[in-house]
Amino acid sequence: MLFVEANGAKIPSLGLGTWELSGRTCARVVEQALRLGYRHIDTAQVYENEREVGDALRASGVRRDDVFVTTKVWTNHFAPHDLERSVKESLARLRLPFVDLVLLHWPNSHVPLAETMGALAHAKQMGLTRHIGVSNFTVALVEEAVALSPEPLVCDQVEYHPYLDQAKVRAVCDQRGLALVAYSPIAKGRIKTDQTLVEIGRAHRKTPAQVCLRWLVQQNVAAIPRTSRVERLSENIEIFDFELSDDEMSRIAGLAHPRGRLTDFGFAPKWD
Ligand code: 1BO
Repeated sequence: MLFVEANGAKIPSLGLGTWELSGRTCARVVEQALRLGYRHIDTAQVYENEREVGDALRASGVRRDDVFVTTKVWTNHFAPHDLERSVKESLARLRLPFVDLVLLHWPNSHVPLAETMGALAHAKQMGLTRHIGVSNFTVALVEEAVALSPEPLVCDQVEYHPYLDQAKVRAVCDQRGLALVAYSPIAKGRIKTDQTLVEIGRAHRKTPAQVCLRWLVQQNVAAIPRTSRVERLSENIEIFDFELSDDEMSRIAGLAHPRGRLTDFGFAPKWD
């Protein structure tokens, strides 16, 4: 397993995303992932599966210190006291004394960012989390968050895959020492029949999804693919035994197009 190092955090390059996984399926997939060697699990208050993630963590028998656990605070809890209470409630559902990373799930322009960043930093200072960061933040918002945060930020988690150019947000993360964590890294399965990825995969005896995930980790990006299928868990983690050439990396980057974004909401920021 490779790691992305960022402002003191060591984030496993490949993790399991749990968005839209719930109940027994979530617990089963998380436990299987940990047994297969995953050491990075990503959840969120709004996914309503923190309880199952915590249960699976204990059932797996993997040492807590060996797993990097991320959760996120939803936007309606960004006022300082709400944020602290929300993180504590997440920990109670996970049944953990602290997590490795707490993120602001999406920007919320209705609460002053200075207040939210202060509260997030305070959660770290209280020992509720080892690290803090943001998600779905644009270049300008990353700059603002970094400037306002009393504690270093370790990541911006954003949608990123070959169909979505994220060069600008990657650049600001690099400059500010933040890791980029990619959600929907295989474009919700849309890459599976992509002829460029099929062709590159053939040369390495890998699937398009493996090529796609390798392309991300080779950029020093952490990827958190979600799946509910055990065979996909194995497929997604077998990406550390081959390397893409510079030419292959560029060909994959060339797949980006202006309508590549898959996750958007009315409350989303104005994207870069
Ligand atoms: C609404 C959730 C988006 C990805 O975390």
